[in-house]
Amino acid sequence: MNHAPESFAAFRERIVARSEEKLESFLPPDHAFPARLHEAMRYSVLGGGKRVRPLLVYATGAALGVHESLLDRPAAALEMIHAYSLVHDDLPAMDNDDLRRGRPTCHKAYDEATAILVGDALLTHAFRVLAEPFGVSPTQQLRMVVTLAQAAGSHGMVGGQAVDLAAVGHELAQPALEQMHLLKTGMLIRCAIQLGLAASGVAEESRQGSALIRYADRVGLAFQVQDDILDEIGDIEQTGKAKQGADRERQKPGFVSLLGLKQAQGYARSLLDEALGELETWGKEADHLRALARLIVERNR
Ligand code: GRG
Repeated sequence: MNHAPESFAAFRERIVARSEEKLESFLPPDHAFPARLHEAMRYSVLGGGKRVRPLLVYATGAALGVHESLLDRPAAALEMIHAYSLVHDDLPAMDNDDLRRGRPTCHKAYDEATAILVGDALLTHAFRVLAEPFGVSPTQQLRMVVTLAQAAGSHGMVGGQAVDLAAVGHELAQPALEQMHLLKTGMLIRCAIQLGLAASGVAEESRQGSALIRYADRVGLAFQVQDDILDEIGDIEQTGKAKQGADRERQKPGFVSLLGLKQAQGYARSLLDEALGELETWGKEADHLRALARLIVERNR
């Protein structure tokens, strides 16, 4: 038997494939009645995506010695909620996007009413997936359900989206911008780590647990700063120049409009260093968490 530690590239490839297989099997089949709704749900979840949140769940599990079979349902439930948020975010009442992951958005491929229902059904189905028995204790499982509900709801992602929508057209100061992103994207990223912790039985308040949560919050913010940087670079490539003045004011607030491109890049780097600093005393078991933090900041999509 080969006991050499798995490289991050191999881990990533294997976990993305595993997550997709699990999502495939936990989602209703597309021939099940009502077939059009189920087909649209599968279209929205299974059509690509980097699977960052599942990767974080399994990498946390690897750091804490958790059997991967205990992470399959938490990771899939979290990814279903992420997929629902993208479907709703793309709707005309929100970001009004035609393309997602290089394909028509759900409301373009189907219709608006179907896209609303896809989001509703994915949110509900995620909790069913997480609530079926799968080998953790009822106490651990309940902790996962509460954690996911908090991260997704009005004190988490949905609350952050509400703050973001209210801020369109306004310049937010950096603390307000960070607070908004901590909720909108940060809470699902933190939740990935919390689900791994819950599966391991390690308390969030423990030394290990709190270091992992601080790692997650730095990574979540870095993810968003990098997202803004990629948006800006995309704009420059498309128009040949950065958006300025009134053009930028119509945009949502972001780190690049607040800090400028170079400073935002430096900020992403320092958040990465802080995230890695939280893992300083950990050994090789945290290598996939380290590599994921780097990947999130160095990604180009
Ligand atoms: C509509 C309830 C509701 C919530 C929306 C998170 C969110 C809240 C909307 C997503 C909008 C958006 C594009 C935010 C920027 C950061 C982000 C979450 C990008 C997409 O996530 P990735 O890069 O996507 O992980 P993939 O496609 O890889 O899964």
